[in-house]
Amino acid sequence: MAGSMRYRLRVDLPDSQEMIDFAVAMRRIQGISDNRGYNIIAGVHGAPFWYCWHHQFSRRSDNRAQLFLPWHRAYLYYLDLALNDFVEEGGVAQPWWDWTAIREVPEGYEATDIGGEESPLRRYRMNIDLPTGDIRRFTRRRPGQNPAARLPTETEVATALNDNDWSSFSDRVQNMHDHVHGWVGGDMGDTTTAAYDPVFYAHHAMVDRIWYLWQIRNGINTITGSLLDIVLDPFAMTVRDVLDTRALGYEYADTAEQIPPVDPVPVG
Ligand SMILES: [Cu+2]
Repeated sequence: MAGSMRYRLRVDLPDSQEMIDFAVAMRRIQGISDNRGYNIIAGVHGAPFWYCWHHQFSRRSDNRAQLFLPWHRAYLYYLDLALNDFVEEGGVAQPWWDWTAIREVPEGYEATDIGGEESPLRRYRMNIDLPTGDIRRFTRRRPGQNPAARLPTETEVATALNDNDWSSFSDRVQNMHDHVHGWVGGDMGDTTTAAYDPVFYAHHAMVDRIWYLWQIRNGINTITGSLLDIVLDPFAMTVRDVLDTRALGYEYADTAEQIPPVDPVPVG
């Protein structure tokens, strides 16, 4: 896909062409069991492989580093690569769920059918081998049922965007992110299984978009310098490699019609 840019758009209704195209690619990767398959990709985050970074912590590292945003950007990028392995032309882009505007699980992720076939976005049948007991069942959600969790507001996002300190900005976004996981509940509320629920990626695309918007204001490489050369296991990328979304082949746009002008931004 060299030379082409994918635009991640707002989650749309289940009958929109972009959701239908996205569903086609998701259905394909859910149907394969190798490294490009959904089950393996989902397993990289929580069970059984546990590479994710949250609150300066990963089970896979002795380092205590603020890698929440960079690691999840690399993670979504790998999903992008898998999705696009099966698409002929133009490419397919992940949608983002703006939970400040859509105060429920988006219709595109709740519909039972998309494009005349069973939706791959509503739930996924997990296939996880664990010493403590295998997990083989469909993912579940319990939206709005956790009294301790709520969907963050536009004001909270604006406050985070106004915080020009990388570290406290990252903490603010992560705290909002935690609430969304808890609010969706069910498997999304548990790191073990969260990434098997397809709505995980729409939520994390929103999180990644907030970082993208922050970078437009504060500079692309405004990040704690000691982090830059850390490798984001298990991906063959460093933090530096994920700073510029354009280098990863994508940007965020509001709608299919409005695409922001592309100005080259120097990466240092
Ligand atoms: Cu998350």
